[in-house]
Amino acid sequence: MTHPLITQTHIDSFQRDGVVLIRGLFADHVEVLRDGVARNMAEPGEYAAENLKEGEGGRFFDDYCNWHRIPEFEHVIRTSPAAAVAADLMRSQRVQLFHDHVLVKEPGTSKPTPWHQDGPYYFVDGQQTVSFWSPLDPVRGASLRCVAGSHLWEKPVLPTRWLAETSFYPDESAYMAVPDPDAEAMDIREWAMEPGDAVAFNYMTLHGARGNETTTRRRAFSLRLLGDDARYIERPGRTSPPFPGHGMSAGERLRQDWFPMIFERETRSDVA
Ligand SMILES: O=C(O)CCC(=O)C(=O)O
Repeated sequence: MTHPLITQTHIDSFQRDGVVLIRGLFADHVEVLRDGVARNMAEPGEYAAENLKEGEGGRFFDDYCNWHRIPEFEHVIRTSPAAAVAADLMRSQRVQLFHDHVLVKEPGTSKPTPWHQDGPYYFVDGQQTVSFWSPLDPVRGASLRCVAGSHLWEKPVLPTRWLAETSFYPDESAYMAVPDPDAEAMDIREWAMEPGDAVAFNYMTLHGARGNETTTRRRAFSLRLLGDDARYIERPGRTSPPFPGHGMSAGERLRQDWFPMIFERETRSDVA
């Protein structure tokens, strides 16, 4: 039985394309998430960043790893259908929390979010991964854009710093150059979305977003979850997020005191 919010078609699309739209995933939690974003912006964490250069219009704020100090985020993570839907999409028995991420583009922010895969920034190896990107305002042009099938590319895409535009790790030859999916006529998936809808995408799916040229805010909450096969992997430098002092070794499951298990499929005790 899949979660009532999705069908087998969603699961097949997610597995095949690395991206699928889930209507209404956080629909019952939009107000709480908006409150969480307001609290997060009023009390930014140590990783909060402003992503515009001097002279660029608008504001592009982001911050991550705040669920343990922003009760609104923890409440949604633990009570929304996201974890159960993630288990179905990833075909996983268990779902572990990696982190939360807030990305706000204020009106008149023309800067696009650069094309990137999240996986190369993370210290996570595994096929069973999912992020849910959910707008908290209606979005038409400024929604997430994902390249279908890119989660299966053989070489990862070079991770770069969004503002400085420099490479994240030393050995650039281990990666493919960041492509231009529009110029290369790739299969880009994007949707007009209502608050609480969510784009589910694999950590290796290439994605980006247009600027917000409208007169309304574009607040987004991204939730990063892990499945059964996710393991810690060493990277050639500081990852993003960095999680200093994590103490994990290559090949280990992520430590559950920092990355709690938030869903476990029920096993039937009456079956021998
Ligand atoms: O909201 C955006 O502009 C980009 C979101 C993103 O890159 C992500 O959620 O991984």
